[in-house]
Amino acid sequence: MKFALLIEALGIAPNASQHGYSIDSMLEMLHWFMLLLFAGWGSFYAYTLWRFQAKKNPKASYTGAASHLPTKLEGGVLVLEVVLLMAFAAPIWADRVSQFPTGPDVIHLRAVGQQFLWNFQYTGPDAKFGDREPKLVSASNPLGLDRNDPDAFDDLTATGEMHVPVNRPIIVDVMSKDVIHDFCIPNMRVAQDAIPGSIIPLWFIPVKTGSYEIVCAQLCGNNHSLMKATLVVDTEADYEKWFNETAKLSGAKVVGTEMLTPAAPTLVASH
Ligand SMILES: [Cu+2]
Repeated sequence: MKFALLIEALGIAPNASQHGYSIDSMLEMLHWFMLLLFAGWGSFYAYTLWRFQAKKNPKASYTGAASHLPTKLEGGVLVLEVVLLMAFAAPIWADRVSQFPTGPDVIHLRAVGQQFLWNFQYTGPDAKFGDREPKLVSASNPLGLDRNDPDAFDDLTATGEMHVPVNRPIIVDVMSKDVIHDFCIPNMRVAQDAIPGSIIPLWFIPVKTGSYEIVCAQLCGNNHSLMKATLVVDTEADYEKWFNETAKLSGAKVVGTEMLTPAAPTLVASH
């Protein structure tokens, strides 16, 4: 369903995720509702300016308005807002936080914020994240990945660029190395604070290939505005290519050009 006339005219980044359409519909509805309220209250305000001007009313009225219409209108607005919250917002939110996808199709990765960039860590075919040691952090190993950990030998790490295949469920564990950041992909309609010491997952299903901006949406220091990364939504084949090339560059132990996913494990053991 596509219902985003007003919000697109106002410049929202085009949606590219499966769940984003329901969020857009709600945003669109809210905007029309607010436009209606604005027009209603605005014309009421203009009317009172004209109706109660000093020239026509030299003496103040001590009885005031006798109509109950404003109370009824306020009641109507309240009911509409409860409906918006309970019938639209709450179910969408419940779906986001309690219906995490499972199964072999899921791509699971970590996004680790630091001043002022994003690092990414993907599990290899073992579907396990390798240990990270603060003392191993260096320019070439910004996540401090311990390659001697049995779970780490096939892990992929990347900085500034995150790739995912189109139409697959993506779970991102959002983390931080230093201060509070916020991992936000406007086109995917997801955002999550990155809290030091916490691992907080979010998920989405990208439905359009292309490059999208990942931003930090929480003021985190001097260069907060430069804290960007790129999300590339690839076709399955392009994703495999990227994964294999980047896995090798980042020091993962792999064989051949096989895809490093739980579905197609082709690895050498750690040595
Ligand atoms: Cu930040």
